[in-house]
This record gives sequence, C-alpha cells and structure tokens, in this order.
Amino acid sequence: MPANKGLYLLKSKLTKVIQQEILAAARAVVKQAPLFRPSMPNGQSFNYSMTNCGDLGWVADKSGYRYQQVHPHTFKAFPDMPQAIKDLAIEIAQETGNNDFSPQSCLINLYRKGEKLGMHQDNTEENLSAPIISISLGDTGIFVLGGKLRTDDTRQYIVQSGDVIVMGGESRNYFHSFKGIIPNTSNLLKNGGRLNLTIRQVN
Ligand SMILES: O=C(O)CCC(=O)C(=O)O
Ligand SMILES: [Mn+2]
Repeated sequence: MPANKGLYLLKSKLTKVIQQEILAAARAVVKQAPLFRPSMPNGQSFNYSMTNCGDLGWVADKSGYRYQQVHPHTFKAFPDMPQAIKDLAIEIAQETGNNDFSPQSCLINLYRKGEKLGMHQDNTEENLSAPIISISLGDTGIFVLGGKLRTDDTRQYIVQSGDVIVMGGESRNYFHSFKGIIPNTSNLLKNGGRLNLTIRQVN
C-alpha cells in the first residue's frame, strides 16, 4: 500500500442498485436531520448544504469546526448511520487494506449547480490515520486532489455516480476540493445535483 500512499480511486465501484440503496438511506437521514448550510468561523456561509448521520456529525459556525452529537438547528441527535452505509464503508475499507476501520460519522454533502467546496484538509478528526471513504452519487463532478501542503501540485479527477475515493495512508491528510458538478449528467437524483458521502472514523 505505501506505493500508492493509500489512495484509491475506485471507478464505478457501486452498481446502480447499490447506488439506489445508499441514496434511499441518505434520503431517510435527510428527513430526520435536514440539510443545512454551515458557516465558516468568520461568518461566511458555505457554498453547499450538508447534514450528517452517525454517532457524531461535523458542523461549522462562528465557534469553529467540530464534531458534535446534535444537529445544529434541530438540536436533535444525528440519526444513526444506516446499516447499508456502515457495511459498505467497512467493506471498502477492508478491500483497501484498512482492516480496523470503525465508521463513526457520515457527512452528506449536496451540491447543486454552481456549488463547490474549497481547498482544505480533513483535520477536525482526532484520528488522522483512519481512512476517509468518499462516495459520489448523482451528477458528475470535478474533484481536485493536492498533496500534504496547500502549495503542492493538484490533479483533477472526474467523479461519477458510483465512484468511490479512499484517502488512506499518507493521502489521508492531502488537501482536496470539489470544483462543482456538471449538471444533468445523471438521473439518479430526482432534482439533479450530487450527493457526496464521506464516512469517517473520528477518534
Ligand atoms: O464532495 C467531495 O467530493 C468532497 C467532500 C469533502 O472533501 C468533505 O466533505 O470534506
Ligand atoms: Mn474533505
């Protein structure tokens, strides 16, 4: 694994049936824990909407970036991570050499036309060595991956519905961003857009 630093770009990993199953699970989460738009500590609103499921959810506001058990608007506990999402994440982790992965949080991001996520590292987690498992559903989009430093060269990857990215090993802490969707490239989501699920072990 060190040869490719634990980075896996699994094209067409999920069949249509699995994509639909994961989408249904994500929809059930959104019903209980509505999508919200976090804001950066400086007050600037994020460019996309998100929610979470699992023991912990990632949130952001004027008090900073953190994990917490409750939804920031409803103050209800985030719903349990659906078994289908948990099982899939564990299976993918195992297939990529991460045998003791324990999914604690699943972020569900929704990107509509023109929405994006800037360059960042996933570093709110106490555990910075467990892999990040990232599942794309719906419209095709452009994922950008850099290196350990913000100034490192970047590469763009087209991500399509059913693709899975695993950022493990050294790549766990690589800078990355999502540049946006190419509208009307998938009919998986009724109203279009892209859902990205990142399954994480927080501690
Ligand atoms: O949408 C994506 O592909 C990336 C999402 C991401 O990096 C994040 O939520 O931290
Ligand atoms: Mn990220």
